[in-house]
Amino acid sequence: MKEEILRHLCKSLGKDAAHSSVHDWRVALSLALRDRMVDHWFRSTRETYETRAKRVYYLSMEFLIGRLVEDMAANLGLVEEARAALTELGQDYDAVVLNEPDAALGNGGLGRLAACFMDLLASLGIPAYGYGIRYEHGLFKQDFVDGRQVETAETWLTQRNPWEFERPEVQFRIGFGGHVDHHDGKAYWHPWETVLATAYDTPVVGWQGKWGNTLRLWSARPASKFDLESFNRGDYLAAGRSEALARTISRVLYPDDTTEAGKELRLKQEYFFTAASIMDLLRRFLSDHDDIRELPQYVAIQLNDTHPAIAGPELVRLMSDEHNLPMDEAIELARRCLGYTNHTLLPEALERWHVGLLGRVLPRHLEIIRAIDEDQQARHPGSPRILEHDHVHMGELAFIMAHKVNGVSALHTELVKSTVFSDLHRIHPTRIVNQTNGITPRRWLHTCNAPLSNLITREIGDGWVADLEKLKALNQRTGDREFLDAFSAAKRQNKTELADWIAQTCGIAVDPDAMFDVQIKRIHEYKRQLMNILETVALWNEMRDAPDAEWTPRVKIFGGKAAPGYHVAKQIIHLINDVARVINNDPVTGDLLKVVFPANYNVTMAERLIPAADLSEQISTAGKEASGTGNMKFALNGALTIGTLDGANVEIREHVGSENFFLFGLTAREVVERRHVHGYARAAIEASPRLSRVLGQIADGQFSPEDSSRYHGLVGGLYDHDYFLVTCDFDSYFDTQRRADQVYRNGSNWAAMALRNTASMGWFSSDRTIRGYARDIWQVDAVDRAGLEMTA
Ligand code: TH1
Repeated sequence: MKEEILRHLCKSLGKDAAHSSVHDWRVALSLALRDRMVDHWFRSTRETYETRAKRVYYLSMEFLIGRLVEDMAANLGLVEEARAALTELGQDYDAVVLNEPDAALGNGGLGRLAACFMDLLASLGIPAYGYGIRYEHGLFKQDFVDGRQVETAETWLTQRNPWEFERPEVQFRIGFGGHVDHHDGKAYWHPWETVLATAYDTPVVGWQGKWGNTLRLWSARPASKFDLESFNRGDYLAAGRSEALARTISRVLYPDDTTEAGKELRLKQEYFFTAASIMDLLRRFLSDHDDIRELPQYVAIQLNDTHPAIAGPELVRLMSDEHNLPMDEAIELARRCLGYTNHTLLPEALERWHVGLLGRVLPRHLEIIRAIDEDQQARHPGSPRILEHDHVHMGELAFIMAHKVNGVSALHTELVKSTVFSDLHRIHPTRIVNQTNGITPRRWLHTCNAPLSNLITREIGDGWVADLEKLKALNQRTGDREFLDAFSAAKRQNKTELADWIAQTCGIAVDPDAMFDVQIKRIHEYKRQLMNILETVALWNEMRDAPDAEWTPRVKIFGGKAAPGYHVAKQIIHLINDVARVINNDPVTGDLLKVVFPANYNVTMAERLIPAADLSEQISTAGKEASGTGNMKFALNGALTIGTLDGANVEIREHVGSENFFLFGLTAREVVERRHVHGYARAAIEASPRLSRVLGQIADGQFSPEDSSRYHGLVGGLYDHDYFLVTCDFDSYFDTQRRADQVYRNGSNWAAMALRNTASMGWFSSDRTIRGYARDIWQVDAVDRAGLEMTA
């Protein structure tokens, strides 16, 4: 390893060890690791060709990868070797690893899920490709200026990306606009504008390095040659115009999480990567099959939400316009290849495009969508329409074009059946299935939490890394004092490290013995960070009223970004920072209460915070969070959850036991009912002196003395239209927090409950999730190539 690192430093980077920076060492290490992956990768590709195995294609607008060095080293079993090599070379391994920028090609849960799935597809030896966009700028960087969020461009690609292989030879022409001619019963699309999609491949090697798949990300290039004539005339702008247009397509990730983008550029991005992926997979299929009618036997395409839903019409277009299949046969064939995952019921996130816009950008696809709509009506008269009120509804399109549609938690799937797709569900009663989300135990325990991971391995061996259900054996230790002490000591070590980091990055001293209470996720009204900060103020009030009472010291930790155009979410960030400033400087409460909000939450920060958390905040309005996956990561790392009956919380609570979960709040059904009660928010506030007091303080400017009306709108909104029922759940949330305080004060009981959480989370491995997709949707075999035990 040492030699390989030195060789890359010298031969690939052209650097002399004596004059190399930490960046150079990191790139050299990455290249050395990549070398070790390539053989597995080639072998897997060869085997797939030789056995003519069915391939899975996972199409996703987002892959939220984070850093790769440690993950790759861990999967290859080379962490210790790499550490030793760098140490011998006089380098600090941890600093080298930390030098890597996060690949933040996603907003949150949806993108992170796609990244976890890539790990598992490789670990389970399923031949698969992830397809997405190689954004030049990932999710924006967040700073706080006077407590306000300020966004700047993220620049992960300004340094070289050692993981990818550029494939200039893999190119597809992607058309936009223009018109369609019909003659001799055939359609001819003449696009007005064309860009090239070129491929960049990242090998993804699974646990123990036995199987490698490919993450293929598309970058846009201008299709027409540089306009030398204009350039020579001195018209430099005209010369670069077509180039600029092409480059915008893969320039930046839309920073909206669960909100509709609705913009032309977004539609172009969606079509760009979907069309390139479909063309690529068809080319691969046709390279060793003659009959396109066999496609469904060899190809399974999964649509990660509706963002790639244009895949249906694109497949139909290629099969009918280019391969001359009759339209109805093409539709049926496409359907047998496609699966659609729904990730949200929020109406603002259900994509719909104005027919005018869609017809302008993709005229042939609009015709095909009409044909699909008619085909559906002919087969099922009265079926919900794809085209309605001048809009193309991408959810209906994806549903109708998929042979299976899945939700991402048990509750969410039931709501998919009974709300958004109830009519389609009646017509296609076996199409909707559930696949509860999962997380990769490699990144989210083994790699991110060494103290706990080592303890578990000492106790039950290392089989749990490949088969997370093995953690169940830890249930026998919940009465074992010595083991519980070791378990608490691991948590305590993580908390000490986090406390040091908080001191360094935020300049706030926190006590590692206080309860670390963490809410990290996108800032959104439905996730109710607002309720959390209101509860923080209420607790502070009561601590000040009786400073000598028996309190459980708390550190409230927040992390998350708001979409740049989401005004209320940005106000919530500002409020948290304003409250933090006041509370952290209050000598009365001192170490009893601190509020910490480090800027720029990302995957790397999650890997730091989750292992150190005591309490996990999963407090969304019931019925709104489709699943959540952070909730799983916390419980796996031995945090207790305070949460509502929402998303996967329901199943987590079933697995860990209701006595090891702090439940509060209205159920999804009660939420719907409560909204019908006139003036429910005002009534809830008036019934709660505690909440009234907090809202009064905030509205009066107690936390924003420089601008006392800053939160009039936010507080007024709670009185008038508290759509997410912060006011209705507040009291039960506060009381449940105090119950958590009590249990925490009895440390050993808390540790036993936390251990039950870790021990019971095996089911939430994305191993189980992927086996479910393979069995119920893709009809492919998970082969035990990585030496994993087959349980499904
Ligand atoms: C999230 C859901 O909000 C979350 O509950 C779920 O755990 C996660 O997906 C994975 O299934 C979603 N993220 C997005 C992002 C966009 C649009 C819709 C959703 S749903 C851009």
